[in-house]
Amino acid sequence: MSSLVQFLFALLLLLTIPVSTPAAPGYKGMSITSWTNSGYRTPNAEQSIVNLQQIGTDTVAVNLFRVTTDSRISLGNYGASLSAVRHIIKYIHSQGMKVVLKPNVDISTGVWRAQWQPRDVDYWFQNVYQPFIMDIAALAAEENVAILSVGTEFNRLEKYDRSWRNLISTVRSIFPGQLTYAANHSPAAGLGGYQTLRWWDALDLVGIDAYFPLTNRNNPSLFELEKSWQTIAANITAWRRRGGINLPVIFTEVGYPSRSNGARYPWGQDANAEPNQDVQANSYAALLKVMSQQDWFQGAFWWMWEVDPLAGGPKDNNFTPQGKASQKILEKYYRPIPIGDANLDYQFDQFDLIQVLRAGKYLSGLAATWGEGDWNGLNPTAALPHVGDGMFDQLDIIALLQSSPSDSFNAVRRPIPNLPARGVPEPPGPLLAVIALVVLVYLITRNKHR
Ligand SMILES: [Ca+2]
Ligand SMILES: [Ca+2]
Repeated sequence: MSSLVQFLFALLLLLTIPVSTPAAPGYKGMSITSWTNSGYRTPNAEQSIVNLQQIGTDTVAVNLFRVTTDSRISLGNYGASLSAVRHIIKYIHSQGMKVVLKPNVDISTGVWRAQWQPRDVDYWFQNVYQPFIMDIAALAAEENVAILSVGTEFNRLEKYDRSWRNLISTVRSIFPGQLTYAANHSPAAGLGGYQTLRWWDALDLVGIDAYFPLTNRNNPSLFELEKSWQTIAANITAWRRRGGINLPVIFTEVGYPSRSNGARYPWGQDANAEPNQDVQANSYAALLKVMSQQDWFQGAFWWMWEVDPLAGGPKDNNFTPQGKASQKILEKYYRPIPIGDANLDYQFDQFDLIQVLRAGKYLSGLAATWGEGDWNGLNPTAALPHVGDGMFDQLDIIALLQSSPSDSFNAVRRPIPNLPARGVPEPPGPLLAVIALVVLVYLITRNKHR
């Protein structure tokens, strides 16, 4: 019996094993900011969005900044204009990704927004903040934005329960998508933070700006960073249980500057520190590994990707993962190479099967590489180069059939309700490709025996 026919029999036998269906993915997120009024409306910004799509991002948090006084909110010199915001939202959608719209309001005096305390709180909410948010909500509704954040890090104002609930119900009257709020990970001067906020039930998602310090020293080990994230995850789990909070959680912001002290001061400190990519990459890896195991976690919107596609790189010590080791970590989780993807185009389909059949290594006793069907062992994104057993045999077919198309961080996410579907076709599942393989093998063997 030829090895091809044996291959066919092995496949037919294994087809009786049920293929597990993966959960729908959550958010493979990233934050962007333009830092200028019109920066979102540039070819550079569009290129940055394309680059985000390339690394597997599926949802982009579009940040816009404003400056407030007691009586008005203004654009300021680093606020993105609404027309520029609309432009980048349309562009993100054109690339098949979803949008989180996240306004950030700073204080004209330069004091941190967590300390904002208007002289007349009711007046500010009703006549300053609400009209501003309603303009944003109208834009979000017109552009089919998936998630709108109703505010960012207003620690001192979070106690005004009634004002927030009024604002949220007014926003809901015009915006049909999901709502969140970006709460600080901790109190500021003893006030606010995600744990003390009492109006989460009015929203759809808990949003945390998750700048939890992970260590008290420079250059921590990956192990230490993972332990820290395990503690944080346990704290959030306990808080949800205690408060009866059933909402899923997103990290509306989380990030690490690529510095030796980046995990110690994730909010950024010591701008002149030596660049250090490992601390940033290990912090990304620790978060993604630990948080992927939490069933309430729906994704991180990393702070942040620049609208300059050339930003970042190994000599940069700032937040962006662009061109750094942390970008590779993101790609591993956001764009995993599925088992069976012999030609490394991120999809397992008939072209991979044609490639391995042409290589002809199945049960040949000859050494086989990933591209020739040696798929068992570690996924190539987990260890490059791929570590298999050097052969293409039944074990590789078992590995193929037991894998899910997104065997990764997002495979354990629960489906998100009520999100508008966007027009990116799903790649064919492994079962379909295996059926294609069976037909292909049948045709090849039939032609051979003629
Ligand atoms: Ca492929
Ligand atoms: Ca093998």
